[in-house]
Amino acid sequence: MNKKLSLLFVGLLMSSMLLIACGGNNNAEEGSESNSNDNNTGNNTEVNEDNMNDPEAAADAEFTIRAGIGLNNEHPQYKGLEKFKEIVEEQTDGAIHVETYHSGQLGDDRSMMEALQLGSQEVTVPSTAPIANFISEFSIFDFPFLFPNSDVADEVLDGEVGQKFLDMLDDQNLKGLAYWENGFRDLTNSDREVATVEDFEGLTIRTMENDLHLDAFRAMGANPTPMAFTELFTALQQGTVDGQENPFATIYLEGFYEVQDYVSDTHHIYSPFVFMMSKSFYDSLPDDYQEIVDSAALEAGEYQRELNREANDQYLEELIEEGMTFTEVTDEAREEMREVIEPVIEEYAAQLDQSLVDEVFQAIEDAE
Ligand code: KDG
Repeated sequence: MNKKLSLLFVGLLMSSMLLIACGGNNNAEEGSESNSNDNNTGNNTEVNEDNMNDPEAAADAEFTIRAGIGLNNEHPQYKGLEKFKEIVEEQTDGAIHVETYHSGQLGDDRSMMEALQLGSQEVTVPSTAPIANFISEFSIFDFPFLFPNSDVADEVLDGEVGQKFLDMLDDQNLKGLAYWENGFRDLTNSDREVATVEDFEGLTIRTMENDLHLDAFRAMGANPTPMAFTELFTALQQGTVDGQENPFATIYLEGFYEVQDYVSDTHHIYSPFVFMMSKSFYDSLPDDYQEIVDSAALEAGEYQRELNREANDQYLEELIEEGMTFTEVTDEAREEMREVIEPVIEEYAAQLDQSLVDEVFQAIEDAE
């Protein structure tokens, strides 16, 4: 090939790469359908146009918040984002415009947190598990069987201890504004009924990207694989893993019953969500707008927790109706699981500041 021809070829290649890159970005900004859950049930991937990018409202606004989550637009987590949008836009008379994205349209928990740090996204609401990759202290909240019930979780998280953890996010250029709720995690798989520790033997289970989760499942004899939520449905469908663990709401609303046969109420971990904002963006807001987003994150969180809780039992019923076999896990079996995992908890606790660990345990005891 002569020099001119090869230059032309390189030029064409570069412009088509640029076009592909721009196309992808525009799709996200216009709130196009998620590509992460395309194999999922049809009703779960619909985009609620009302809440997506409205170019006129965005043009009139002083500030735009792009808020993204991993779960789909049927989930209470997304309803919470819609509530946040409603409050903020109303109270600022549209000076802050909120765009809401679901189903990993803007990325998974980790990449969205990184985008917040870089200032290329403003809000995300990850589980605490991936936050531990940024701030190891957050692994405390993922100690299996830590919170006995959601009332205790609320009291601890919404109190002084919870605030202490939110403040730790500052150093990561993240602003923690509130705790929302993912919920008690339960196990599904396509291989067998799971009622006791022994039943975990050899099961390949997708976990969140968190070392403590991996070690806890290893301790129970399972074969855990960390994976972003955006890849999970396909992994279950293709049999890359036998199972996964998530609250009933997620199992039902993400259509996992289509590719999983067994569900057990292991309730092994209570997962909080953390509503967070890019700190540099938060700092750029005038004081009165900061107050509005602070209280909107809390108010939307209360609403989100309520929705999450009121439908939880209903979701289990729906899973059974969809044909899943439900296995009830007894308190004794849960206690046995806790005992098997205890050395893992001790190992992780030993790596953290002892007084902080004590403080969390004390706050739980006080709230009980
Ligand atoms: O929007 C939150 C999700 O991205 C994720 O945190 C959900 O629990 C979850 C999981 O298993 O990844």
